[in-house]
Amino acid sequence: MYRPFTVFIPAYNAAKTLPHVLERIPAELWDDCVACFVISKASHDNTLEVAESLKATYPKLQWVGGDTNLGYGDSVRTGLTACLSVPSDTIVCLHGDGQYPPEELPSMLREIQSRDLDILQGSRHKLNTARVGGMPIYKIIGGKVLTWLENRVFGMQMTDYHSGYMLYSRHALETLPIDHLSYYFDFDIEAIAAARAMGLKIDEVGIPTHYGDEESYLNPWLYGLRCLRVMGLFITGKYHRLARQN
Ligand SMILES: Nc1nc2c(ncn2[C@@H]2O[C@H](COP(=O)(O)OP(=O)(O)OP(=O)(O)O)[C@@H](O)[C@H]2O)c(=O)[nH]1
Ligand SMILES: [Mg+2]
Repeated sequence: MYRPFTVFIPAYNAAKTLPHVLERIPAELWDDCVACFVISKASHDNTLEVAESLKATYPKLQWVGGDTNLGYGDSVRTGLTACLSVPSDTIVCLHGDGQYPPEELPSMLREIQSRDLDILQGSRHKLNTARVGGMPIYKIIGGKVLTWLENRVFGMQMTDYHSGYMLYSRHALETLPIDHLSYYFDFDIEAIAAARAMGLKIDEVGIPTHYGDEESYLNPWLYGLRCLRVMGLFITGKYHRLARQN
């Protein structure tokens, strides 16, 4: 039904939310899922023990740990590399804190695969679902201001560059200079900037979101500044240069 796909789940201190995230992946998807990697480096809770115990229910589950936590971007890079080590056409980043809906995966997989997109991002603003989902107002406003600027810089018409619900084609990941991208939360926006510089096909779909009582590890001021930096680097040609080198 779907071309083979792989999922990775950045899961820092996500022992409480991880089981429910996995439960919510529609059962019919597991046949075409080649592997699902939980990435949890130096978590302070028992995320890895929970992941290990979940293997009995989800045989395709594997986990990757580590002694040092270099940040969200590092765990994404680790997840993408793990996913590339097995044969699959599409790679999914699904957060372990339950903010993004696994229930949307079937339609997102259909969208990226049927349209041969390189990156598909789940947008929390396209259908105005962010507020209903409990996203704090300051994040909505900050995200929209940055998105307005990013649309001008990247020459695209997206509504939410700051969602971590990202699907990649294998082709995109084999082309993108992943090893040169950020260890911080701006990894995702750098991946989009680099994909844009390479002329890859990028689009979005509207998704619901859910902000519960999970802890956020993202510093909004630092994140905003880093997004501005990525725009500056795009304008001054960093990602076009990386594209030529790759
Ligand atoms: N492995 C790993 N996962 C991380 C790290 N930082 C965050 N995560 C995970 O990545 C996901 C996103 O982190 P959040 O802190 O919620 O950041 P966000 O969702 O981009 O931002 P918010 O809107 O503030 O929630 C969560 O599932 C975290 O468990 C990290 O350093 N290592
Ligand atoms: Mg989050």
